[in-house]
Amino acid sequence: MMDPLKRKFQEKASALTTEMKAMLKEHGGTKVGEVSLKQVYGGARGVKMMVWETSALDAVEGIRFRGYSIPQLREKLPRINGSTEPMPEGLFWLMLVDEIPTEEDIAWLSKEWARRADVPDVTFKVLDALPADTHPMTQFSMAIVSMQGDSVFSKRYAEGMSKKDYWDATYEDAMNLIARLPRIAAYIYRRTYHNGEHIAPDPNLDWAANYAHMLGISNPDFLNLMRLYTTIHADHEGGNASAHTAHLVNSTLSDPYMSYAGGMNSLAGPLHGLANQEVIKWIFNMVEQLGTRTPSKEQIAQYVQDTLAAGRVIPGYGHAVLRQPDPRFTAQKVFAEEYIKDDDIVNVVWKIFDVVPPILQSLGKVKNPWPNVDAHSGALLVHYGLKEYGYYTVLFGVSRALGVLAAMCWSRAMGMPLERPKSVTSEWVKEFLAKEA
Ligand code: HAX
Repeated sequence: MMDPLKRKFQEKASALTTEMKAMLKEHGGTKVGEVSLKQVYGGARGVKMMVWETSALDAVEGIRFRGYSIPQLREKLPRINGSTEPMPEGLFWLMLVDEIPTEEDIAWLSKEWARRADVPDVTFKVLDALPADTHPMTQFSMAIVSMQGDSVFSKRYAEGMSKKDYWDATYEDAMNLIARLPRIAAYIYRRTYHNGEHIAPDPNLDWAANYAHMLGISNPDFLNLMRLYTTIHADHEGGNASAHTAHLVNSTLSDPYMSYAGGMNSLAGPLHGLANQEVIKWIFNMVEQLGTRTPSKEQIAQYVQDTLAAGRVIPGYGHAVLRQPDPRFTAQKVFAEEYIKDDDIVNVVWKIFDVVPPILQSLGKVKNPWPNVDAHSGALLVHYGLKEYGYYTVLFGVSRALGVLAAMCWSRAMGMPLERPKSVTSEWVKEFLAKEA
């Protein structure tokens, strides 16, 4: 029998697929934008070329998940187990079926993920075979790929699955994969930084709280931070590098394990998810260099100028789409204001927020001088004792699974084809321009 979330998804997906087919039949020739040479050479900024149902990003307002902003999620998503923050279970439900779940729904989903959470032995063996100083993102990517043999999609495809059933197998893989990630991610943390002293999962805890528990941090405020963290990092429309990579790989009908791992390899770059590691490394380096954990704004400004003069970017600042402070930055600031009183590193983050934007603006080329999500997350983690910044992108990656895997269910349900845009050579561009002239 179909579980309640899967049944709901099937109803919604089949209705939207029918609507999409009718829309394309009538308006398939309608132009939705023009591409300039600057966009062709400039990383396709702003080019509309895919559909992503689970969230949408506005340059000024920031992210909306199925139409809801982060403050609205805080208000509307139900909470269980004494949580004071929105919970990832609720966001996944909302992204997948476009409905705010009830408390009962998320209690069911939490239990369902706990039920599916067993990690195959081979994954632990693969991790144990790696040198302990292997970067946590490398370990994470390898751990995900090591589970690929369990893919329901791959198995059913090999058995001759009909196109009509792709969504069903994708849903099964998505649910299993999400369920398993906290265990794997916590295992990587404990083997890398805590002599392999692992903590058994607690199936009575919700998804994010169990992850916090297995990391070994029991402060109840940290459980709430993890619920918030894994909610706000989950999705950022489809054009960002990790989501787009996962989407591209999945469009070849590579299974959700391979596709999500591809997305994680993309998240591991310093211009994207690795920026959360880079931010705190940069701040730690600053306080060490200055010999104080309470630097003045003038000292910070000089350090920023030195970073720029060395030909480096200021991590945690700037964005390819946003043109205002990232609401995910603001949500973390609000959390810190509420839960954390007078923490040196948090205070440094806030001072940097005052200092950096005018400096970046003065360069005259930076399109968005404001902080992004990564500018704040590290300081919160340091506060609760998670100081090993090499690990931070794994936390981001665990959360990002929720968005990219929900979106994969939609892509397969709507029968999205192989993604295959067109490239040109510079020779072609020159000839094209000559002809235009
Ligand atoms: N510090 C210094 N220079 C910056 C900058 C920053 N934070 N942000 C942009 N610039 C520079 C660019 O390097 C580029 O310089 P060149 O012309 O010399 O190459 C110029 O300003 C124009 O860039 P842009 O159009 O404003 O920005 P892009 O869309 O090209 O890039 C980035 C967006 C996020 C990659 C960029 O702002 C950056 O490198 N930021 C720092 C790294 C970072 O925080 N990344 C995380 C982003 C959010 C995310 O994905 N999280 O996971």
